[in-house]
Amino acid sequence: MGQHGKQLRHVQEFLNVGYSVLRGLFSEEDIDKLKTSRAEIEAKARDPNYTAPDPRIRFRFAPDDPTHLSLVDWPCLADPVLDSFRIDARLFDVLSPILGPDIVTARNAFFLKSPGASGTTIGFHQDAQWGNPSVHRNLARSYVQCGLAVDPHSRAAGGVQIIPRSHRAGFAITDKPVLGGDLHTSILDELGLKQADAIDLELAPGDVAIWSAYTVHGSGPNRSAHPRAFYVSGYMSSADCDEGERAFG
Ligand SMILES: O=C(O)CCC(=O)C(=O)O
Repeated sequence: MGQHGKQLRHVQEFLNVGYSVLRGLFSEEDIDKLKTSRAEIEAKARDPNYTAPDPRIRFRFAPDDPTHLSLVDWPCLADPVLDSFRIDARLFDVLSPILGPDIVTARNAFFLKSPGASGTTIGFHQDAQWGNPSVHRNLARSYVQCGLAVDPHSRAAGGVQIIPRSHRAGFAITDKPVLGGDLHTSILDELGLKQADAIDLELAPGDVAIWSAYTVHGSGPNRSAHPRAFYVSGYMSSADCDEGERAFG
């Protein structure tokens, strides 16, 4: 990371607190495009004749509510508009001071929570737990998780809760399923963290949050009256990642 990177607020927060929020990075027009893509992806997920063009694309329905599409893995491979947001220059400007100029996308997902849908809680976890140490290396400095709010994002809407500075607490793999269970706090006990310290990501559509591979986070059910979609990608320095999709040229 260059001298310039050290001076940027979001880089300092990412390194010191484990997360940062960038307000208004994307416009209302951008959000309209993302909402259209969300509707198209939902239609594909429900179309029995749809054949995904890549095996990484996976549609997951909430375990206790099979009518509710809760997660799409690698939607960028099914939708060119989502792919264009994955490699948008505004994200490059955020990420390159942390990751350098050669960046790949190691994860890509649409997390969807309809109002009142059950089985959409994401238990507290660290994203490092999805990594394969021989393929994804040096995650503390080579990985940035990035979430773009498509809808208003708050605790009431099942928004992400983050434990500040938890990226320094160590690494633990949760012993319970992360998707669709409850917020289970065993990982917090193991790392000596308290749920009471969690902050809520309060995001407007177009805001972006970034956090580290070791930042402990989770999210509850959507008790609001509106949907909550979060378009998420995990970016890595290409030198530390042996798979994924090339990003930003
Ligand atoms: O959207 C959510 O509620 C969870 C997102 C998340 O846990 C992640 O991207 O790692």
